[in-house]
Amino acid sequence: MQVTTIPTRPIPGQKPGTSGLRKKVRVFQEPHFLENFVQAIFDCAPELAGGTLVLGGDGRWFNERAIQTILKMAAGNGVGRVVVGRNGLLSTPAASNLIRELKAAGGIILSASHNPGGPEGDFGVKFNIANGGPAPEKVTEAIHARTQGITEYRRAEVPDLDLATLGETRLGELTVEVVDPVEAYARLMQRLFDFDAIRDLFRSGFRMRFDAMSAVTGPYAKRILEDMLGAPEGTVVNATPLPDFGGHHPDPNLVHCAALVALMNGPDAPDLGAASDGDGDRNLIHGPGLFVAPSDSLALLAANAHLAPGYAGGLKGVARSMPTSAAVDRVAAKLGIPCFETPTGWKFFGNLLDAGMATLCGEESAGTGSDHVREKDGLWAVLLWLNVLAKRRQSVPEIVRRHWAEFGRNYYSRHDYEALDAGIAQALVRDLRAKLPALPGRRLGEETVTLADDFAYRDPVDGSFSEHQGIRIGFRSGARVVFRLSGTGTEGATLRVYLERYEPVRIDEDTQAFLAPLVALAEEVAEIKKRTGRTGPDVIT
Ligand code: G16
Repeated sequence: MQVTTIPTRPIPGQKPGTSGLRKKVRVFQEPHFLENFVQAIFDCAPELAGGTLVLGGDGRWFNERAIQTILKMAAGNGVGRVVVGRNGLLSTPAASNLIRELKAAGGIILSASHNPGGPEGDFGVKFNIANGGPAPEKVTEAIHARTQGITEYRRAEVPDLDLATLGETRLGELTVEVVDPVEAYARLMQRLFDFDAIRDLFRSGFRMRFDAMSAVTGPYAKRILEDMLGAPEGTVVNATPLPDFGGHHPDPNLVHCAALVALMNGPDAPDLGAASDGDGDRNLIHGPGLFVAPSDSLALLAANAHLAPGYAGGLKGVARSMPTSAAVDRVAAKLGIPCFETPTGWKFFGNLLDAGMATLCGEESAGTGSDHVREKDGLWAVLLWLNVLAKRRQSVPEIVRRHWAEFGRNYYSRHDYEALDAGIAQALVRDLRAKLPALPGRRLGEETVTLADDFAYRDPVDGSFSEHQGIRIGFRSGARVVFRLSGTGTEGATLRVYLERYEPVRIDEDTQAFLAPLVALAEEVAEIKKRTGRTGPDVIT
């Protein structure tokens, strides 16, 4: 096998964001762009030489081409074994599971998550470490630094591999194994959940729709929900992964799941509506006439997880990202377990999960997961909901309302201003940061500011410190507004405004109306409309 060393030069803009490196497909297709970044991963992860690498992606445009390139580079960099999903497909949680089950040295996951695909869409590369989770900041920073000094990359001159056929192939010293992407993951789900109880639920006439959004979860949901759990054929819709997601935006929220949301609010709504995103780590849960906000879903799952065999022993702790609502904090307090508040990004949960300090984690951005893998997991969340529904035999709205009646309700919404001019967005955040010291004690509308800071986090396990993780303005009433720039977009900047207000008794208010005074405060303090020229947010969730 001939290995070629190809000279290259640093390419600017290879700094990983909240979750790996995300760029337009055409940027990844530019000469050396993908190769430089992948070589930087190999250079920063010497454990991959002679070790096992898990490789797969969500099937979006450029997925297979990138896999063929990475296989040649893995061979050129002395990787011992690559385990790749058939046709290059692996959902993000399934990849995390394989890394753990195979005791691999790491994994490369190709996805831009919920971002659109196709030739004009987005692509992404993420490196996961041996615990199955996204590389922590110190590793992503090292990879970025390496891309800035790179002079060459190595590639074996071997033909493309047949990714459609299961089995092993040798590429010189490297063994490549093409595996069924679903099998190991399905076995894991079987261990965690009461499949018999869920089967009985479906047998009793329970109806569900799962929208796989033409993305990677289709084959997983079909196999598990329809083949193993007996949900009627057709329960899973948009089940075939397409390179452009059928032209849709595979983001499981109220805007992009319009058809499912309309069904769930219509006269013939099934008992449960669910969806997941491009790479299968996010989820949407919708009952008849009631959307379950991700922060509420996290709290509800924490309160009910013991109904599933995998969590029957109770939870060691829970963790949520800072902008996620404090609904889960109330559950943790009742259970007498710790609740950790981390920066946005699943990578921040890894240490807590590894150290056995948290069992369940979640984020407002439609991600929930547990210590079964080191990624959030869309289908897992849906199965846990099904397990809870099978045991409680109450409807989704009933379970949610009983929860609010017991704990009170954290009214919550996120307003996104997308594709803003990056300079304007950065100036807005900079000026807001400058105002913070003067805010405590000040009255804004009906509220008095009690907290104004830029969230920083010291990891309780390894002591690493992360700053500038979002501006928090908290009020005496317990309400709060958080401002952050997204770290996953590929066009300009996206400003996220997170709004939260707790109400112990009145649990049936309209969320947007209830939060309207906070929206006005956010405008007053950050001047979003004035500075951006926008009349309102692009997406409200
Ligand atoms: C990623 C991260 C999540 C984060 C989300 C949104 O999810 O893994 O932890 O909450 O992005 O991040 P941001 O607000 O910076 O856009 P995914 O599903 O895109 O991989």
